[in-house]
Amino acid sequence: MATKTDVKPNEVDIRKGDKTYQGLSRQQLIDAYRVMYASRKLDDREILLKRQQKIFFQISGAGHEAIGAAAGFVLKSGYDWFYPYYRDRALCLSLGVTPYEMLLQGVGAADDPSSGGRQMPSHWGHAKFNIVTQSSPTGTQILQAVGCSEAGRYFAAHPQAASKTAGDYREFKNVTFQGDELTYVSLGDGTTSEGEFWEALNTAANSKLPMIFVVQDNEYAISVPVEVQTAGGNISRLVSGFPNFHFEEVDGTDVMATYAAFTRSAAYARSGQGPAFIHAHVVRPYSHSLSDDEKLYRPDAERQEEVARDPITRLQMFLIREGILDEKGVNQVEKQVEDEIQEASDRALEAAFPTPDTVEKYVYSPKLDPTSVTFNTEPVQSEAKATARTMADLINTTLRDEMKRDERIVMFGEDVADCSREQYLQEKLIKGKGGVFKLTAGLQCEYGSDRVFNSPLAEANIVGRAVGMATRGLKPVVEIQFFDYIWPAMMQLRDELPLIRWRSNNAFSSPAVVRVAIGGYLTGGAIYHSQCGESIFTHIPGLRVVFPSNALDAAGLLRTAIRCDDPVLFLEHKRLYRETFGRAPYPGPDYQIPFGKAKVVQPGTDLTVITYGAVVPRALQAAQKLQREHDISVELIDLRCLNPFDWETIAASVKKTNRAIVAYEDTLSWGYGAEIAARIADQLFEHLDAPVRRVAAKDTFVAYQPVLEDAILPQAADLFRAMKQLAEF
Ligand SMILES: Cc1ncc(C[n+]2csc(CCOP(=O)(O)OP(=O)(O)O)c2C)c(N)n1
Ligand SMILES: [Mg+2]
Repeated sequence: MATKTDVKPNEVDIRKGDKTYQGLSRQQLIDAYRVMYASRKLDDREILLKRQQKIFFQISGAGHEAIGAAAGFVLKSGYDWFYPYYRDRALCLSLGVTPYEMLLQGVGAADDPSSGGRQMPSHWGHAKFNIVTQSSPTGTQILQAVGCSEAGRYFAAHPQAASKTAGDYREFKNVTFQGDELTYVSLGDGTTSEGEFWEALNTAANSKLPMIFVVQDNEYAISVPVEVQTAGGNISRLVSGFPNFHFEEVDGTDVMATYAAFTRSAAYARSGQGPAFIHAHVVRPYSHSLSDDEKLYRPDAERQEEVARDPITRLQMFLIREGILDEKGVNQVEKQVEDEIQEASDRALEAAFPTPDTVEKYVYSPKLDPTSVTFNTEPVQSEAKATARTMADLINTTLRDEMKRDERIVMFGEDVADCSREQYLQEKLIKGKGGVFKLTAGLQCEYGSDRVFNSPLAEANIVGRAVGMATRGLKPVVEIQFFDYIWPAMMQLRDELPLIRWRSNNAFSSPAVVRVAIGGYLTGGAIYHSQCGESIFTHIPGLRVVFPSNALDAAGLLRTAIRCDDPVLFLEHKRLYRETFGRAPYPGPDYQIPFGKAKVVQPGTDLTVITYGAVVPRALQAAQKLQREHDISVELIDLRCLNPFDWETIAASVKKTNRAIVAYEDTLSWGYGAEIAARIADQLFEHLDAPVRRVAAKDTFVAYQPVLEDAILPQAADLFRAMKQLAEF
């Protein structure tokens, strides 16, 4: 929408001269009124359309409009970065999103620039204006905004990293950055109760990030009042101890006061002193959404009290009182807005819908297919003497070589740095750690502390920031120390990382790599250092899941994970890190393995065993014994990659052997093997001479006492027994 109006202020009283109002000119106040009024009228139009069943959801920005109008004068569209929340309609109008575009999302049109009909209205996103795709989970945007801000700072320090490079994900990722850009992120008062909010403030403060946090406090989260959410009822008081912040607490229904707060905040944050926090008190004149009826929990008197603080009427009265506009002028502005919305609404209702054949588009990168031959390279012996090295060693070397090749790679997680207190390294007082399993050892020393660093002990912090960084074009390769502790990051892993591309209709993408130490067989690993659970993640569309069983595969697949254009969960089995099984010489700095290609570990004719990870060496041992003792020939398939997986190799093998076992380390029921077994039963039924069997862990947790651990996890003896039985079936 035109953010400026051609309606001019009344003749200035000569005595008032060029008077401004906390920095806003008379013309700007009229422009603010236009944006705020348009925002409210768009909400009203959507409410009407919803009642007519022409759109399917509505959530308003009513009462919050002055914040967006004020921010729009201070922040720079297409220059600064924006992680707004659903009440930021006025902000998005200020940044340049048109009423027509907003209504396209309402009707679910193909041309909706934020999601192509995939997301509810008011889920903002517009690549042209740096408004990053938003979702519904409250609070997930905050850590992503931190990562976005960090990426801006990183590119300013490493400008050459931003250049386009052919041959990997960088070819498809335009990077832009400004030396003094800001990242705006907003949320409601209720959302300050989310842990991710506090994790974000912590990192922003500690790293002095150029960000503006805006809490839009309407004193309600649906029906829950602020005093229930926030100890003491005022978030400003609680956050005031964070260092390096500039704080503002302001009447967010007063556009001039809010503008002044934004001006001071932006000046502070742009100067590099640290982040700003604006706590804006607003009102919520409509119910939470059209699905809510606030009369059920707010008495009339309370709602009436708010009317006097409505930002639109306040500004309208102010304009008239100050003689900036007379009633005629106000009517003129309003009429222009109403005409524009009418016209936009008429057009949006005519807009074409997306077609059903597009539903799977953009689950993954449309440009770079990690299953393709591009990622198929042969190992080269780059070392003079071909020494067999461990999986841990080859992962470390692969990370090192990739960091050398691609300056966009950054690594962080718990304990991944060699040493956060750099002077100890400089003074050579210590050797450095580099991960609890030493997988990132030496990388900070080699590539610097802005490329390899420790995170706080907060898994959502790690993944949320990675999502924001990858959205900007960095390649975060982050580490989750133990799979058992991945759960605080689950919201980011389930609802954000794999969805950025699909929900934005390919306007944004976030191809980060999350490395995770997984699995048991540790003798004493117990409940909380032994978990698997890969099927929880293979169940998520948009996320590639890789699970190598040996050093060579780990090197080749990790390189593909880093160079590809999709988010990847890279599962590294702790027991295999330093196992004698599967050691290999380093296959060279360009060795890659395409995703979704299984490896036939041992060919056979009587029975197919499909497995991966630490079960591979156990199954191999059982198969060899079976061959020796009973002359039964097992074809052993190592899937290596779980999403996508290699159905062709499975099918070809089962057609040959007519018998199949799926073996996996995770608990039996609902596990990864269930899907494979179901597919075999479904699609290869006529080739089967026996039922499809599964061998897996007992449906319990992994115990500490080794006798129990052995009984719980599938052992070579269990595999041997199951194979023999099935071969004899
Ligand atoms: C993680 C999560 N939990 C619950 C919800 C359902 N929900 C949507 S909005 C909302 C209230 C948010 O309140 P607040 O942060 O104060 O923002 P407001 O709507 O008042 O502006 C809730 C509970 C959600 N979207 N995400
Ligand atoms: Mg609220």
